[in-house]
Order: sequence, then C-alpha cells, then structure tokens
Amino acid sequence: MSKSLTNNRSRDSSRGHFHVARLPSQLKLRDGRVIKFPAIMGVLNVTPDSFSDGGQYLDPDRAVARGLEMEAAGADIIDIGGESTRPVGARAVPVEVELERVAPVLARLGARLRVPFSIDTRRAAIARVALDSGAAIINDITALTSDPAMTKLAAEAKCAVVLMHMRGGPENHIKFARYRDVVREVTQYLDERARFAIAAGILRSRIIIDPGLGFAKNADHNLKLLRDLPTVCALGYPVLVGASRKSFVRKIAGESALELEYGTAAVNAFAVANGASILRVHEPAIAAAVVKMAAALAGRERRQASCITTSR
Ligand code: HH2
Repeated sequence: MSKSLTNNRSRDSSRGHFHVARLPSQLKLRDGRVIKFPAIMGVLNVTPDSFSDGGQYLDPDRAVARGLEMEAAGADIIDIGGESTRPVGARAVPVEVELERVAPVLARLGARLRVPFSIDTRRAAIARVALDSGAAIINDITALTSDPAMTKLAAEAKCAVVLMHMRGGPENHIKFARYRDVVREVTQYLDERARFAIAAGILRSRIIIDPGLGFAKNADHNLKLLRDLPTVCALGYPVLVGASRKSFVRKIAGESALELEYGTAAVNAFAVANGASILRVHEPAIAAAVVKMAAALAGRERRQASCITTSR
C-alpha cells in the first residue's frame, strides 16, 4: 500500500474523527469543463430491471426528460447505464441489447445536457459510442478488468474514469463478501487499479475511485468503509460514493420510500464530511440540499458552480 495512505491522514483520537488533508477540489475534463467537488451524479438507468428505478426510463423520451430534470434539480453529472448490476438477480445483457437501450438516449440527451455525462458500462463497445456522443467519464464498476479494450480507449480519449472495487462479477459478487480488513483490502485494490490505469496512459488527474458499496460487501462492510472513508481518500483521488437506496440503507433506515431517501441523505452527509467528492444518487434534488449543508458544515463549500468552461 502506498506511503501516502498513512501520511495524508491524521486522527483526532479524543473526538474519534479524521481530518483528510488536501482533498481534491475539482476535476478538469477533456473538453475543459470543470466539475467542482463535492458534486452530485444523478443515476439514469435505461434498464427494465434496476433495483430502484427499473423500467421507468427504458423509453428514450422518458429517459431524456429524466436526465434534463435531474440536471435542473442540481445534478453535476448524469450517469447513463443500460445494464443492471444490482446485488441480487442481475443478469448480464448482450452487448447489442445494452447498446440498443443507451444509444438513443446518449445521442439525444448528450446533445441537450449542459452538465457532463458518464457512461456506466464495463464494455468498451458501449463506452466508445458514449464517448462519440460526448460522454466525459467512463464509469466502469469492474475497474478496467472486464474488457481489455477499455483501458486503451480511455487513455486515448483522455476521458475521466471511475474505478470501482468489486469482487466476482455483478452476477455473483455477493458470495465474495469476506474480508480480514475490508478498508485496507479495498484501499489497496483501488491503489493498484489506479496505478495500472496510470501506467496504461490514463491521466492521474482524471481518475476517480469508488469503494463500491454493496458490491461484494455486507452492511457491516459498507459501514466500515464509510466510517473509514478518509483512508480511501488518502490515496489522493476524488472518491465517489454510491449508497443511494442500497440494501444496507433499506436494512438500517427502513423500507418505505421516505425512509430510504432519509437514510440515503444521512449516508451522503456523512460521506461528504468524511471526504467524498462525488455522490451517486437517484434523487439529485434531495442530494443537492444535503451536499450544500454537509459541505458547509465540513468547511468544503464549492466556491463556484460546477461545469465551468476553462481554456484547455
Ligand atoms: N452502483 C450501481 C451501479 N453503478 N457505479 C459506481 N461507480 N458506484 C456504485 O456504487 C454503483 C455504480 C448500482 O445501483 P443502480 O445503478 O441504481 O442499480 P442497477 O445496477 O440495478 O441499475
């Protein structure tokens, strides 16, 4: 594990919380736009079977409308995906089906969004179409381990990349939820994947890491990762946290829609206070207020709105 992991972090043991030095304040995209942190990533699942919003946005008109609605509600990034990876019962879809779902949305929404958008895929063929439509970020939940063509594509496109921790595949990751020290093992994996990406030509400044809440992790693992998020942040990359409506929130906060949203909001506030740079959420309107408040409390206010265009 890199030395910076311990050097970059100090613990105030009398009060039991951590201070993370030098959190990244922004990410500059390949087209010169800037995402200011903490930022909100709105989830747009163009799928029939996603665990929370499956089927709602399979129709391209509805997907485009939802993307624009999330932008208006305060999303700084829209994350478009055509394959469900939910912990229980997700099945890999053929690449043609994934493409058929996302291609019309990428083309139409991409032309209308002012904020950057990402493609949530593990396949280079899908990512390529998204990049051609103007996507700024590849969100690969397999951290460039699924498709050998993905790394070269990302390096050549100079796009930003989300590297997420998971074990096994989306179909079977739940049986790999066994760790001696979940924080250490996840952090080490992300460090290794980031080094791999940099060695392959992906810009260090465009790497985002993600502990992958719920992916080969039980509720206790998720809580430990959130509590010790400063250890993940100490690697020096922006950290994305995707807790929205996940089963550990359901288990702890309650099953109703309201309980799920408040539970998600609590995780997001805690994550911002603990150093998260991007929150992946289904309801950006709620997250926008949570992030503003939590960022102010943590002394992490954004000085300007996201998505400013600067010279390249
Ligand atoms: N979680 C999901 C999907 N993609 N990407 C990142 N980087 N981090 C996450 O935590 C993450 C992700 C699962 O959530 P969702 O997209 O709502 O569900 P589904 O996979 O069923 O479409």
